[in-house]
Amino acid sequence: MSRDTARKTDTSPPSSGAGPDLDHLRHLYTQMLRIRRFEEAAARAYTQGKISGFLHLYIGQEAIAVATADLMEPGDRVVTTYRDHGFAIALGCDSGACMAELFGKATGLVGGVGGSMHFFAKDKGLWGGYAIVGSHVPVAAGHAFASKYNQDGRVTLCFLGEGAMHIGATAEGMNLAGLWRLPIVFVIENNMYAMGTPLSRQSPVDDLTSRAPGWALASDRFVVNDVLETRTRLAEAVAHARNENRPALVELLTYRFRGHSMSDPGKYRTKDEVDEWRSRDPLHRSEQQLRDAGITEDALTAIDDGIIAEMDAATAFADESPLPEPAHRFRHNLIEDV
Ligand SMILES: Cc1ncc(C[n+]2csc(CCOP(=O)(O)OP(=O)(O)O)c2C)c(N)n1
Repeated sequence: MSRDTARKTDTSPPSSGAGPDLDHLRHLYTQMLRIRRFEEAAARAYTQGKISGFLHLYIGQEAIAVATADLMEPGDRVVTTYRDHGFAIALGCDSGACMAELFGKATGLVGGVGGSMHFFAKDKGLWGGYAIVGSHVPVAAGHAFASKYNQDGRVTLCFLGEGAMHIGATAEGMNLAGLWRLPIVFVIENNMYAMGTPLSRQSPVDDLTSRAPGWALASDRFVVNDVLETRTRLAEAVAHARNENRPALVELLTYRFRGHSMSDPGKYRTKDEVDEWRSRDPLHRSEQQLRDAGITEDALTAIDDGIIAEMDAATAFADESPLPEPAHRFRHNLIEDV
């Protein structure tokens, strides 16, 4: 497998200044790169006709899923949109099972019947990717209600695109979260466009957290440049939700480097705009932080080579796996099967 996104090469000597913990940073970087390489492999498989339906890639937004998985405590829950592969990988789902799900194979994460938009792995804390915009926000509020009712100390993290902020179900879910002080953090991944529609044509206000006071939600808003900063600030919101039942709305300004889905030619944004965001790619920033902390070029290449081998194996596994038995599509329709 080739590298679609080249790593930046740098031959300058490492600085000796005290920086972030090297092992931690290496872990976060590795997870971000695993998502990137998974998505690149999925894009290739899609163009080869191995994946049916829609495929929404998470390239550019990886720092968010990785920061989230890193701060979660056992039992915490993620509920997200159809742009869900990154969360599955970050939360530790097997890349072969994820790829097989995209291929609609029996060995897939949900047996091949969910596909790209419906990843689910409750043992890892992934309580679903949802295809209907905004539909999952009240579902996530329900998870948080259960946590409060059962006093289990868990927090739900609900991810949504900025486009979901203009959906009725979103307002209902956020209102109930504020009313009942549920242990939940709503995270808007504002990647600036809902399909081809820019935020300026969706919303009368730029700052989507300006709606938070009306739902009694705490709020935070920042640009996702750095995975460590993202982790720190999301962790603060999660701590308030966990310890004080103080729900929050966090808006993350981010960017998807690829189209809305694989069928999007992306004509609604300029090359300069895409290049500008790519130049601030959080993945490259953490790569540079690793260099600054003393990691060698050989070590970086070894990380990438290992991930590429993993994704090659994931694709081969998906290729070789069988399709589900036809009767399988009726499983899980009745409560007795669950
Ligand atoms: C209720 C509903 N309306 C329309 C769609 C079609 N649709 C799929 S994705 C999308 C854009 C959503 O954009 P955003 O919430 O910003 O998330 P992003 O794709 O940028 O991650 C739309 C309109 C849908 N899935 N559900």
